[in-house]
Amino acid sequence: MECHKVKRLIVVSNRVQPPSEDEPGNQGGLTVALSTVLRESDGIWFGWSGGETESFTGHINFQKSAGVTTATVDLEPQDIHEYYDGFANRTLWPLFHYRVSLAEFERGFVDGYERVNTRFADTLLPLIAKDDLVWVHDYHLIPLGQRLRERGVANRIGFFLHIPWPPMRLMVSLPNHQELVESLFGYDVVGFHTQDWLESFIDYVRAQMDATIGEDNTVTWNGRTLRAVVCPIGIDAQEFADTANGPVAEAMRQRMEESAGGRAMIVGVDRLDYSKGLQERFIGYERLLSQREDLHEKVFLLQIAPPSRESVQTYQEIRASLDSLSGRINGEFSSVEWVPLRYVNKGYPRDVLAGVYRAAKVGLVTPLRDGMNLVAKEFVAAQDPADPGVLVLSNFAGAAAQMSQAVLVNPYSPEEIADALGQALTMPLAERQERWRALMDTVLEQDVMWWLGQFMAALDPGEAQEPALSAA
Ligand code: ADQ
Repeated sequence: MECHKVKRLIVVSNRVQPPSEDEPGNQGGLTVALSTVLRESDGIWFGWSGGETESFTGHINFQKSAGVTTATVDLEPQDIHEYYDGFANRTLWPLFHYRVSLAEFERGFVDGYERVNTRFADTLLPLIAKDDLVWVHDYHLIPLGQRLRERGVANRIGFFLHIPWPPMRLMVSLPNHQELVESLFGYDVVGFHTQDWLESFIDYVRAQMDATIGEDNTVTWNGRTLRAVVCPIGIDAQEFADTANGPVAEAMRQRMEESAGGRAMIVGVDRLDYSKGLQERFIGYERLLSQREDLHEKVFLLQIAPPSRESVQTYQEIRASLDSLSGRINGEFSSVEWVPLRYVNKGYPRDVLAGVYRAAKVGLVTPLRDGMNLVAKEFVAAQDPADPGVLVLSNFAGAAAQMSQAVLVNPYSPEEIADALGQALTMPLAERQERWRALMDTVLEQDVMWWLGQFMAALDPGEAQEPALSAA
């Protein structure tokens, strides 16, 4: 299809994940989707390289990878400590996941966060041309829009939050909450995964800022208007389903089946993060084993959890706690032939992961709080339609709003997790198929390109983005 001329898109995110030329099948849906529009609009993906420099120079490293131009900068060690490890991961991440008691409030972190956002704005400014659309991603960069406005940028600028927005009563525990939320008014569009997160935002601006809420969630404050939109992210569903049918996944599925020795596999796949509810999940599984002796030797839980943010202490603590819980569970229930919990601390390529999902009878996705959760969608997309596994999903994942046909649980309740597992493990084929079909239809329909089209339509309402997007 011939591409219509689209406005150039500039994507800004903390880390830049350029598409890889060598392993096109092994990148996440977000990279694939953003890369498609960046390629078509001849755009730029700007952000931190992940690298360090002794003192910040603002030097931009331009690269082209699989047709996508990336522009990255290195940060100083102090920036990384205060902005990334600090305000982003030790203050905002826990607070926005409702874990106020884990949040660390330090002025130095705020200063570092402001400094990096200002540096990003100064560095990005010369790259922005008149008609460009700018799309900023995630909690690391909330003030960036306002910093750009202060430098005279009049372009359309959008922001998408990949994590939850906390209830107003929690938000106000952040000492600089007002300044932070005010800075969002630098954007024209602010996107959330769910109606819940959007409503918490609206509650805040109404109660704390006396903003005016208009039709279609337009919010006006201090002479500026933004539009808040619900825009749930999806996965590259058809591609993922095809991958799950492909040779690498099939080989992995067979290996898993052999190693399972006829036992039903429950699978969990998460970054090792306290928001993912891993401790509670292990305790729920332990409850199942103590209640259901008939399941002994007949099931096992494979939990794949690669460590993340290891420089942050709470992450070291959760890792230690999971080591000890898994030891306790295996110590109590294992036999010479059976290990009930296989706990693996490493990541796998997507095609291998697809085979693991497909081999599982149950996908156990129980975050305590999650903006969306893509693992739930990947699990569904990877299933065999003739004999699909069952998704057990936390009510508190953004994904639950779209995936009501999963077995939904309260992730804090070991009883509910144990009951849901019992139900999933014995669910008749017809019910599994019926639930799976409904879930798969949504996952396919509201995939990552749909998400992107929705957001782009809000960001640039005057332009029909469809022709370019459908050329993906
Ligand atoms: P995350 O918190 O990272 O994302 P999630 O949405 O589940 O959570 O995405 C994780 C991705 O990493 C998935 O694609 C998954 O396959 C992959 N992954 C996890 N463990 C892996 C392993 N062991 N090996 C290989 N790959 C692994 C944040 C928010 C989410 C939101 C996304 C997108 O916290 O709520 O859904 O952004 O907006």
